[in-house]
Amino acid sequence: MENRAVWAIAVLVGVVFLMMHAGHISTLVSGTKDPAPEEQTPGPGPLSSSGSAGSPGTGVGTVQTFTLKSVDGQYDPAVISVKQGTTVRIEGDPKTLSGCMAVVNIQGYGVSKLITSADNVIEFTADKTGSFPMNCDMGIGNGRLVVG
Ligand SMILES: [Cu+2]
Repeated sequence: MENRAVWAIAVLVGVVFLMMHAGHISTLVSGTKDPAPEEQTPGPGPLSSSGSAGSPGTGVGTVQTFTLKSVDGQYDPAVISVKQGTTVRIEGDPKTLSGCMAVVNIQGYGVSKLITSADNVIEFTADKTGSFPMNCDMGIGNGRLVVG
């Protein structure tokens, strides 16, 4: 009855996979969502008036903190938008960032971080301009870091 064993393993792997990526399933099933909410970026954020940064238009000397959650298998906020030079501090929410969503990757910035309740902070300087994908270890999550 080797076939049975093979099937049992296949089903087990499938179930584990679904559990790990449960947050993504609804997204995968419903297909591409209307990305309309992306329009509503929360503005340029509170610029520190005391920061006597060099030239205007940069975020040098500014620290911006974001709380990153997972909502329906997508990163929230979906877009983290900062000015070049800003120190970006991302505090991951370990309650919602579970499974593969707990690993936050920001391509182009070399960020690959496992969020745990003991260690949930990602901090770096946004020194490169552009739009950088932010996604989970499965390549989903559809987040984005925008540095301008
Ligand atoms: Cu994932």
